[in-house]
Amino acid sequence: MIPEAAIAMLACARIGAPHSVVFGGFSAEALRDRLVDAEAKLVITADGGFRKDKAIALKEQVDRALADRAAPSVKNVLVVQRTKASIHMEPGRDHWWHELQATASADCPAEPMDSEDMLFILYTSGSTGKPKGVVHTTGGYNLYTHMTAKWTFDLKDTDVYWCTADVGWITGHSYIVYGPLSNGATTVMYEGVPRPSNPGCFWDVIEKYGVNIFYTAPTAIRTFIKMGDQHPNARNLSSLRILGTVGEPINPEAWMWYHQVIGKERCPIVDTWWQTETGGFMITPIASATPTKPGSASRPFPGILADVVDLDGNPAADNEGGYLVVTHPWPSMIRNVYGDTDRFRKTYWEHIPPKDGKYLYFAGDGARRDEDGYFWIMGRVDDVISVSGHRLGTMEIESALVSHPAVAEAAVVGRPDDLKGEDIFAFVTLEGNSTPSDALKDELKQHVVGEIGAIARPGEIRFADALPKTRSGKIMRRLLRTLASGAEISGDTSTLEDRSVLDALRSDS
Ligand code: 7RM
Repeated sequence: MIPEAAIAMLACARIGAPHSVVFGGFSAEALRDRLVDAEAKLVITADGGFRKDKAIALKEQVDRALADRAAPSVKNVLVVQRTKASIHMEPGRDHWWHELQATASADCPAEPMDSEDMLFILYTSGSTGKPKGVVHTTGGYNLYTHMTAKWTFDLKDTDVYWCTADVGWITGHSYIVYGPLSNGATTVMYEGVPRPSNPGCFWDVIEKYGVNIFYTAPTAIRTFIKMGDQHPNARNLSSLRILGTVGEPINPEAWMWYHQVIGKERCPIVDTWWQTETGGFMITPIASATPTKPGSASRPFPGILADVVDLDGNPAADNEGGYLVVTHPWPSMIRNVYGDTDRFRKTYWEHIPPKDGKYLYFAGDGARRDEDGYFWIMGRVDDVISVSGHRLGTMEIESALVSHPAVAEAAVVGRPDDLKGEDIFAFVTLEGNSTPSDALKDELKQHVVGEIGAIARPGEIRFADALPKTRSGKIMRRLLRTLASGAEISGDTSTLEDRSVLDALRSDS
């Protein structure tokens, strides 16, 4: 999260070289897989990076990823000096950024590109462990991130705009780099993360730079709530004009806190629903123009046609749950899964069968649309559990659990079962005023039976203080499935926000 990250992305775009940004927290193996899949020629990294109170050995990870010529397409490594840690520089392969820059010409004409030429690949995790390389193109992506940033945030070129996402995430691409910069706005990029040693750091940044537009994730908002109102209250936040949120459905309590404590009840909140695959906002309010409802992303952006349908592609009635689809193409839509067109078709275009030759883009989320045409996103639907041949959506069981007053959050996964094929395993966090007990477990199982039916009765419920999540607030179900099956966690856990959560989940409380 240093300016050179954005500079490198834009430099690639200028010379017509597709880029693929890899989150700094990924393991050497995860980096290697991506380098190999993308057939990358050049790696740009730093001698190290700072995250929370630790320095991360970024270059060491790159060296490990490239060891034994495991990613043979890579010819050179460019290293930004950031921490001044002592690192190995491989002669002939590795070069210092500042040394090459000193001799480079200031004149670098932009390479003319076709609108459909690849601008970047961004890897996103799929339900099978192999990451998908989402391909975006030059014309459509730039047009759409420009328009959505401008309209949704009411962005002016005099604005100081701050999105707290990591550049390794699509939000960082579209709404730290491409969207705000193509509008001439000033974009803030912040390397820090709030932690107990600096709980007011975000509010300091807003005060110091006079931030007008602030865009963050519900998981961050919930962290701020826990840290306490005294931190924002001690800063001058009067420069703020518009607030935004992204990454997961925002719970009404977090929405109200954001509105009152940060926005002082005068800043509209834009709850933006979109994906790595969509490139830009799909369902979102337009700041100050769209009346908002806490917890709803409101309506599709102008030009976007979205719907809620059943598995046959038939539209759902008002307030009836279903699958969220986009029915017409849009400028920044995913063009392919890099090197795997078959997977592209299967994942996004065949889940809901095409009707009369017309394909629907299936987003993988469940949703309902209310009588005002407002969309309420209900989360991912790809997790289906098959109990004795009955297919049950985990989302439905989770909704049933959360509708019980004692439950704060729930994550449901399947556990292999000799008899039934799969059994339902539920991880549950409780509201502050509820205490875990066996009686409560029975009550919750009974509650699910009452809501859905006997087939959905969880075989096991485990209480937890927290669920394993990524930094953008997404529950890591793969880890929960492994835990539920009693196996040891293997594979990549580097996107996990807080590792101690896993240890706590291993033992029953
Ligand atoms: C931008 C981003 C995409 C998934 C998406 C949803 C969830 C994102 C919202 C949301 C409810 C929102 N890209 N999601 N935004 N759910 N309300 N405003 O997050 O590719 O990393 O994730 O995130 O499930 O499908 S992503």
